[in-house]
Amino acid sequence: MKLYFKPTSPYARKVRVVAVEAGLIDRITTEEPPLRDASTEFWRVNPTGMIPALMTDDGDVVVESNVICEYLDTLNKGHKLFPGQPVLRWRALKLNALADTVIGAHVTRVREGWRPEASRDTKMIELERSRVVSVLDALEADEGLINDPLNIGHVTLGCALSVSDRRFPKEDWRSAHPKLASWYKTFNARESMTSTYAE
Ligand SMILES: N[C@@H](CCC(=O)N[C@@H](CS)C(=O)NCC(=O)O)C(=O)O
Repeated sequence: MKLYFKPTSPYARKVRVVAVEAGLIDRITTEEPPLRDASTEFWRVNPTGMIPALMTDDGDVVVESNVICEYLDTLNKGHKLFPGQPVLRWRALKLNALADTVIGAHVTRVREGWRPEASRDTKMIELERSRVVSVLDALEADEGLINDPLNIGHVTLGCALSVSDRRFPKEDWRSAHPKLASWYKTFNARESMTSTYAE
């Protein structure tokens, strides 16, 4: 299999973490395609032009991080990250959606921050910051979700909190969210996280 990715993409990191957790990392080669250029070969391979994308051993191209993660989990012979049991599955998908929202909010904040100061949408930046805090507050209040058996939601949450630390190091999310902070400390020490971290 071949993974099209960028080392710093949180969406691609989700896939790499799942690949390590599922024992599949050695079956995956990688390529860093040029982005945001519709004339490149990558857009012929993957019509969305976005990473992550996975070319399977059958030559199929799977796009979108959650779909790629679920595809890899079908090859996973160990502990499944997309639970089959309906209640656990629903809870895993709920956690995943909440954590994906944090990644999306951070991505918007980072992109907006790249614009010249005069044309930055400060209201949007503040709204997305509030969205991150709101989701972290909800996860802190419902600690059951983070204490569920390891699932795709934990992978996405770990990648999201890593973006918090890397992109917004001055924002102390830990003080107001001690249970999340404690969970993340343990999760972030997993080999799947340490081996996929990129500055
Ligand atoms: N929802 C998508 C988001 C993927 C995404 O936003 N990828 C970014 C890099 S982090 C990208 O490929 N950007 C290139 C572009 O917008 O053309 C997923 O989960 O895979």
